[in-house]
Amino acid sequence: MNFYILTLFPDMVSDGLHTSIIGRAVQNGLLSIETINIRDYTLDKHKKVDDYPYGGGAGMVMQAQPVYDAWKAVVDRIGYRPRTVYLTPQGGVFHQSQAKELALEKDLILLCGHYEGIDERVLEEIVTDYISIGDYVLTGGELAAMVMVDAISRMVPGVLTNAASGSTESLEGNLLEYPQYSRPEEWNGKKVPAILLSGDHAKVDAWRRSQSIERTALRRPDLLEKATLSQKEWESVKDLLN
Ligand code: 6GU
Repeated sequence: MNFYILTLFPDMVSDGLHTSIIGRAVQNGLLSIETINIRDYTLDKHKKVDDYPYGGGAGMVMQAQPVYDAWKAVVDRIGYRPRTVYLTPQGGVFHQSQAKELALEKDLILLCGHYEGIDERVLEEIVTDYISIGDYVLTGGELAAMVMVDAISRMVPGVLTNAASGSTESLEGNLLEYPQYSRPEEWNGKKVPAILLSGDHAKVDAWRRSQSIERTALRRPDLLEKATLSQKEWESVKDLLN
């Protein structure tokens, strides 16, 4: 899968995403992550990319021309208009199901804004998806783009090795992960739950399932409402809700 990230801060995005698991997937050729510096496309002789908002108000607005030309350079190269995401707190909140869906695309353009936003006319022209990563405001779209690339990439077949995989099923089933333990058996006076040392896989699975349900009820009751539980499981967890 190919990501094209349109940004005024290409190094920030590129450095962060050529590291760790995503960096390895790039090395292996499973992904490409290209940053495009919007400033390279300005026709302004002082390399300006922003200007005052019409109608007044605080801050600056990114101008349409450099954004459009940066986007068009990608489109001309790949030969079609791919899905183009604008990272903005005005978008719908990004969800695991969207990460999975977007991982099916061959190419994806991510547009990072700065200042008070981008001229609406170019957004109307190029953006297919408006996406936020949560209800708080960042100084720019770069961190949000990095979050999206990471979450989408790990859904691309081959990006996760066995060691790193497995931890998406629970969220997809609207349950949180069960707690994990590793050596030693006792640390700081705390023992690993005995059932995990029993070697009884059926019991371990049942314990983990009940831990997932209990944890979701306590930490994310909003998620639990969307989960599929048996009658017996609902009975066991209802005291934890409300
Ligand atoms: Cl995508 N951009 C900005 N600037 N702030 C955000 C965001 C995006 N998502 C949450 N806050």
